[in-house]
Formats: sequence, C-alpha cells, structure tokens
Amino acid sequence: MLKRMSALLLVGATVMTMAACGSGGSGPASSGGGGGDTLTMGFSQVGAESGWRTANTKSVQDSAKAAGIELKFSDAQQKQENQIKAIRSFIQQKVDVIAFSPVVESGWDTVLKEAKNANIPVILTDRAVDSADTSLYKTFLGSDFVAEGKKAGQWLVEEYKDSTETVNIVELQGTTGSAPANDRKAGFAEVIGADPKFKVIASQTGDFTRAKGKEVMEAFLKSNPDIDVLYAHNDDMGLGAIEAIEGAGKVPGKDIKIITVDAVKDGMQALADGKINYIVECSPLLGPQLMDLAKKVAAGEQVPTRVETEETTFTQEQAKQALPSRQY
Ligand code: GYE
Repeated sequence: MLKRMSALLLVGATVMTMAACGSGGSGPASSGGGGGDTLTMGFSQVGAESGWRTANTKSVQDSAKAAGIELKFSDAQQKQENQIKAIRSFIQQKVDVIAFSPVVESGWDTVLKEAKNANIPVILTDRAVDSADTSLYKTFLGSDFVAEGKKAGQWLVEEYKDSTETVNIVELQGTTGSAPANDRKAGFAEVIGADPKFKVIASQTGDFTRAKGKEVMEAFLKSNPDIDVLYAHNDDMGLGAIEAIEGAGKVPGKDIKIITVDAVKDGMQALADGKINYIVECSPLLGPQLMDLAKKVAAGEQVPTRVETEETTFTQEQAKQALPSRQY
C-alpha cells in the first residue's frame, strides 16, 4: 500500500515538474527555485479582518507548500492601493501566476491590463471584480455570495411564516464595495422583499470585523428599541454584535434573532450555544483548488471561467453535531 502511494506521489511530482517547465516556454521565466522549474505565485490577500480570512490564508499557504509552489504572500490590510502595489511588484518580479482576493469589486482594469501585457495569468480567488473585460483574468474561484444571501433570507421567511406582525431587521454589511457585501445584501433583499412585513430598519458596514460589528450594533440598539433580527454578513461582526446586545441587557438568539455567514469555529460555537440562530456556510478552504488552477493556467491549459465551492447551512442542532470535526 505504502509503496503504491509513493509511486503515485512520484508520478504526481513528475507531472507537476513537467507542467512547471511548460510554463517557462510560453510565459515569463520563473524567478524561483534554481533553473526555473518551480512555479512562483504572487498572492495578494485582503487582510486579516476575520476568522474566515485567517483560515483562508492558512489554506493558501499550506496548499502552496504541499503543491511545491513558491508563494510570495502579501497582506493588503483591507486597502486596494496596497493590493495594486503588490500586483505591480509581482509583475516586476516576473512571477508565473498572480492570484488575489480583490478587497472591492471596481477599479482593477489598469493593473490587470499591466499583468496581461506582461503575459502573467491572473486568478481571482474568493472575491470577484466588476471589469467588463473578462479576458483580464483566467478564472474565478470562490462562492456564490448572492446564493448565500438568499439562504439567509429563506431561513427568515420560514422562521416567521406564521406571523403577520412586522419584523424589524438590522443589517451589518461587509466591507463597502466588496463582492460579498454587495451580493449578500442583494440576495437577502430579494428573498425578504417578497413579503412587506420584513423591514430593514438600519443597514451599515461593520467592515467584516468584530470590533466594528460591536460598535455599529451599539449604535443600532441606541436608536432602535425594537430590533427583532440581526443579519450580519459574517460571523465576526455577529460575534461583536452579540457583545453589544448582551451589554444592552438583551439576550442574543432570543430577544434578537441572529443570522450570519461563514461558519468559522467561533461562529459555530455561538450557534451551538444558542446565541446565533442560523449560519450560512462560506468555505475559506480554497487553497488546494487554487494551486490546481495555478498549475493549469501556468501550463497554458484551458480552465473553467468560474469554479464555485460547495456550501451548506447550519441550524443550532446541526452546529452541535458539526463542531467536533470542524476544520476552521
Ligand atoms: O465572509 C468574511 C471575510 O470574502 C468571503 O471576507 C470573504 C469574506 C468572509 O472577511 O468573513
């Protein structure tokens, strides 16, 4: 068994080396690993704003190592200008592939054209861009954020199906202008919009962080005495908001029902503890697929223009069952 496995690994390694060599011919020369046989990826990460992001960074770093890809990792601290700088630096260093998770959707055309002119393939990971020219990148790997917002709305519609009273909702949006904030808002609004009893009475950004989630929820609570539901675009903002709700002497999960997105461990724990009512999963474990796609685009192979991750949802009961084996 072991022998067979190592034989398989050897075949895998050979294929990988061949793929990397192939890229040397068509694309720019590899900068890493003597002789240009190591694939080099420049990766510009959004930041470290949430538990999701930390898990995503780890997945990318671990998978690069496992795939034998040299990773140049850059943290943009939630700033587009830092990402643009990082991408320009990757172009200068002649990396084989550029992958990045765009903090916001718009404003990428110029730098993406620079990458294209330098003949360096670009992979969008996790978040999308709104560029009309889709030839500026090879593929997108990530989630369907509109579907996530819809799932959040569907739970709410079901939860209140027997009630005719108004349901007052507050919303904590993700980073302004980011794909997950735009799409999670739109998907949710579409589903709840079918019934006028659902009213979004306040909606503001909490920038996907716990601290901002807490701060904005405190303000919501001060100006709205009658909040029934909180919809937070990620677990971290929901967790910050729980502190605010408890601070105001209310019981999260009961006085105010809470729906979040991500399903990272801390969120799942709060769900199992009854403080969150429902979580829509969004997987950060994109690393293995990203490395696969990187090898393919570097070798000039065709790849699908969109690769979506499979995701589920969790109730409180389901969270209790899933927690022990949760990876992130
Ligand atoms: O939901 C949030 C993170 O882009 C899907 O970014 C990602 C989002 C994730 O900060 O927690």
